[in-house]
Amino acid sequence: MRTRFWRGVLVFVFAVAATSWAKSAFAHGEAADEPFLKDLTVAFYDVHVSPTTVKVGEPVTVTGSVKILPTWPFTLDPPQTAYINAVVPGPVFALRDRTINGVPAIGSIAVDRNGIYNFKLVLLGRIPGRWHVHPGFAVDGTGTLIGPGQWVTVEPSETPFTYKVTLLNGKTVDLEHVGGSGVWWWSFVGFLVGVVWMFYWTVPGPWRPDRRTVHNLAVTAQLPTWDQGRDFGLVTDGDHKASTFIAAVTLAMLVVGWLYMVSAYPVRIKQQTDRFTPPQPEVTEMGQVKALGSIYDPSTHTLTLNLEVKNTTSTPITIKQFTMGLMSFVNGDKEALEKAGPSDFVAPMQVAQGNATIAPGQTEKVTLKMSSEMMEEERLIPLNDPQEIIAGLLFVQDPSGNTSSMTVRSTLTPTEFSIKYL
Ligand SMILES: [Cu+2]
Repeated sequence: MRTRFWRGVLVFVFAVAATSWAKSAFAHGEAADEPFLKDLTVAFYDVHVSPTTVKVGEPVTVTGSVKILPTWPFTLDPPQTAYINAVVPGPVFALRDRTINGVPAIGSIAVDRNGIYNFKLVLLGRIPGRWHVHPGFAVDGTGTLIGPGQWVTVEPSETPFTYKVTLLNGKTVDLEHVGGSGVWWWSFVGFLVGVVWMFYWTVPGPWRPDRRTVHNLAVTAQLPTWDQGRDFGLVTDGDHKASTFIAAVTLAMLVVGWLYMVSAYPVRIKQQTDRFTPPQPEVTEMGQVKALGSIYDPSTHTLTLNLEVKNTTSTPITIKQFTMGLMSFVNGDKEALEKAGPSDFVAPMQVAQGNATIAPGQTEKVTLKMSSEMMEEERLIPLNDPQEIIAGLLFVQDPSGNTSSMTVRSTLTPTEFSIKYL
């Protein structure tokens, strides 16, 4: 009795703790990816999601850029095929349009290291609710790498959601419903055939009162796999007839399905694949960067990055931004921070030592300091990993506003604190 009481108390304490400790649902599984999978693979920048409140059926546009870094980890398959999509909780939006580097992209694209992909996705609000919308870069063999997310509210509308498309024969159909009942009933009939098969072999009944196959494991286990056990009455001639009948019904279903398709939809085209290599945007090189090491201090959530930056242009350049995985750190005012992307994934950056502006031809040693708890929450920093390395993009700007990015790959020196306590 007493143990039961204490067990009850324990369950209660755990239940209360679990519910009160749960922070507001913010990280949506992306934190599960290890730091090397975030930093060394790609960098997302200039991501914008607008508007952030729509009604069912109205469009939300997701724009941004993702670059495959040359530091792509050797432990992963090389990036060759990728797919850009919105990562949302289920089919709460419908994708209407997607362009990559200005070209309509229906399916996957061919990609490579150093590739830059400026994407634009137009989504239609489908199910009312408040949803976190992330751009995602799904790489074949690696998985989906997630960009910065933004909350979007889809409000109910008086008119139900529709997705109209015009067919080759001029007819308009609503993709939200077209063929829905056919898919449902046809799957259900297939399910019934499966149920009959399962019951026939497992449940004793008038069709076979002494159903022995699965009930006689002692016998079945003694037989070699090729032996049907006819001598022991395991599989009988009647069983063979019944199985042949069920197989015939399945084949007949397929034939009926094909005949129905041919007569109901005389005009058909094959399922289409359109995989291409997006044209690359022109990039201007403005400098060179050499990493001189970095330190992350978990007690202040501060990343200190030491760099040597060389200006290779004939005008001054200014260090503006460092983007690591899905986070951007910005050297600028409030407006510049807002412009850099969804606010939860943007934090300020300070040029703590050296000049942010570098004269033409000059080399400057700079120390960048960035603080944000998100670096740990999103697991961007390898605190106790076999590769204490970070990578990202350093953005510089010339006086006319042109920007250029350089890849930074730096070793990360762990602090005593992180080794001892994390
Ligand atoms: Cu999210």
